[in-house]
Amino acid sequence: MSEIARLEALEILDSRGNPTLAVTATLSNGIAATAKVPSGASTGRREAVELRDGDRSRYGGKGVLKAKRHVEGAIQSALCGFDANDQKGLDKTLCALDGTSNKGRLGANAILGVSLAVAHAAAKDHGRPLYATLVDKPANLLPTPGLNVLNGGKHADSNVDFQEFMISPVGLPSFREALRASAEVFHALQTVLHKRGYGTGVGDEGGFAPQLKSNEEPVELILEAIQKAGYKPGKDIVIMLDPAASEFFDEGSYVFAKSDKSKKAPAEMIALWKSWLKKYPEIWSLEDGMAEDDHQGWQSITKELGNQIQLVGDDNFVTNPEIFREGIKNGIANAILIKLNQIGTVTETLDCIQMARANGYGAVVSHRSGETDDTSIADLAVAAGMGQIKTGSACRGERIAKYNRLLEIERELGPKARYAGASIFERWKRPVKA
Ligand code: 2PG
Ligand code: MG
Repeated sequence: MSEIARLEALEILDSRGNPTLAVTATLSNGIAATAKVPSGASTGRREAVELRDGDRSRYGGKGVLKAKRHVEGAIQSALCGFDANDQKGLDKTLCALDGTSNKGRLGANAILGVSLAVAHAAAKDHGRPLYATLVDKPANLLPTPGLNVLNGGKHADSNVDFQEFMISPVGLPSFREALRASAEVFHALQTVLHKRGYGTGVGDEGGFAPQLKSNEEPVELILEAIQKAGYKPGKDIVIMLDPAASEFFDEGSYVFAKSDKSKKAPAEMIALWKSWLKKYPEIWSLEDGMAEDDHQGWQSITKELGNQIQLVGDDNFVTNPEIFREGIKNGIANAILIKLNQIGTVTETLDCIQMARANGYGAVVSHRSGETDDTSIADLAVAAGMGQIKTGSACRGERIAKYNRLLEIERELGPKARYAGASIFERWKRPVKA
């Protein structure tokens, strides 16, 4: 049995230049591993608490020295000598030590850093990769990626209200080929934008962030880029959207403050999505198409469109098993977005994935818009075996690190590796354009 001997935390920077934590767990046999904690911008209201110092003289109040002290103080004292292989026991102890329902005392950043660093250390101790130790059964399914090639909303300084326009290479035979095709489309999109005189600077997740004429134009530009790169939209490569609707929901209406300043009632918002799905059969997945506080809207869209397309809940479920259970009971969405730091422990994250599987929901493992070079989510996506990941565009080192890790895993699995491709979307059978 390897025990936890030491926990250390370092205040580092994330991809937006904001402080976050790197936590290193050292075991009694000297084996050590580090995990780095991500941070979101378009956060759900009920996410676990990211503890910030609030001291305006450092990083505008965003420092994480309190969280660092919690790791090296209370958490280290409680976990010293704890069996590093008992992830469930460890995460339960962390939750109990915090004592709140939202990890607000010690901070979900402190807790996740420890939970994930110990998971890495235990894997290293066994001489096995993380994807193989996170679950009991063999993991060999490489996820179909969603690459956010055009950024808007809170992730970009542009006039597009919707946050993420992703390409998903469902029709390629392997992860390696899928990533190649995606990078080619990303480059073709750059040419398409150039030709039209649009800017090609990138947003938080590495997608282009031009000033465009409407919220719909990104879809048109991406379809053109897919074709330009030599692929068939709707067959080789499809589109996934995350408008992050909670961000533009105000007093019961959806307000397009960045584009045409129009205002839509929930029923009109659903009508807009319906018209998009009709016009663009290449759209296969819609995440947060309704706002987290618009329960009725969510129920209606699930009733009306849930048999046509994947509807992913992010801000409304916040990777919280209890909240997710409620959502399933209330007929909301048919898939969940999985973000480790929304809930704060490895065990609760795996619980959500298990709950999705048991209830016929899809599960998309996800990065945050503020990231580091940590690649844990690549392993988590393979361990989850649910066949989906979104971790940004084919650009920016902190995004590419995860895709590169998946390439390594694919090589390591050799002939055992399977690529999820279109299989996860089979039950929806989106129409194919002639
Ligand atoms: C999302 C995420 C990740 P953020 O809304 O799905 O793309 O963004 O990390 O800002 O919440
Ligand atoms: Mg989202």
